[in-house]
Amino acid sequence: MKLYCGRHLLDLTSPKIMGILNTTPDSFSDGGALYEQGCLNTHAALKKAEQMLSEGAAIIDVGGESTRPGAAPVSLQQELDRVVRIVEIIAARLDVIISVDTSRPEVMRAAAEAGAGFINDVRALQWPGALEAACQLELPICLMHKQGEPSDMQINPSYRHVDREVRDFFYDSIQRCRGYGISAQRLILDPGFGFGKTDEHHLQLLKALPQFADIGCPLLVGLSRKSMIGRLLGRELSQRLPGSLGFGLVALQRGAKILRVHDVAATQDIVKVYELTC
Ligand code: 9MG
Repeated sequence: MKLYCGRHLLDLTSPKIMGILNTTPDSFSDGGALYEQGCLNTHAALKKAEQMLSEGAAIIDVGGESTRPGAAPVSLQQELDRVVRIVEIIAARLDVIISVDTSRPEVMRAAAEAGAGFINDVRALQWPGALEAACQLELPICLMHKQGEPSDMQINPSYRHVDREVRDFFYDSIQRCRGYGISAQRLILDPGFGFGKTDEHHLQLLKALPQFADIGCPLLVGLSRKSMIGRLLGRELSQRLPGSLGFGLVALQRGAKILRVHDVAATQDIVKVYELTC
């Protein structure tokens, strides 16, 4: 399974790591790490991308909107200012696939122009104009499931059958994309851990990963350092690496092809363990 990401080819015959590069001052885990006196430090962003590439990341996911529960919305201009310059700098210096984590068509277009080769949309192309932009850009797109918006999504998530509802959402999203001429071969699916789900829902979705993989599109999962790990294992943010790795390995064994993570070097070890034992 190989996907064209602009000038790069993403070979998903073996699992790949997507390293997280947050350009937001308020993301849940590493918010503000790239800021100096209130300004985004592009040199620090490039160093971080370089480090993740050297540790084994195949994709660097650049995001300018915090989607942690309760996060405040960001304006279009703020998002463009945070993301586009960083994408440009990484694309000019590093040989790596750059993903843009956005729901805005304007940001998708500007980031692709700057060198991004992959779209990661936590709103699955549901914002006005996003489907059209994704169709024109001809890049792979990750469609993530979520219930609600970051501002309210963890207040009272409710499903009759979370696994069936997420599976139906995947089929509907694939159909919507097809209607715009986006072939399923360009799509990656993500059940959206932490996006409008309780821990019981998370565990059910982890069990359902093989069913989702059977749909035929590669699966991406983001579990790294998430609060579900904190609650399920009773761990503070700084102690969530072992849990992240454990859940990551389970996800690989159940069909995930891309792990979206903060800790690339350690995740590379579980990918190797998976490959040695599968
Ligand atoms: C941006 N972002 C934060 N968490 C995420 C997750 O679990 N999946 C994807 N695709 N993006 C995410």
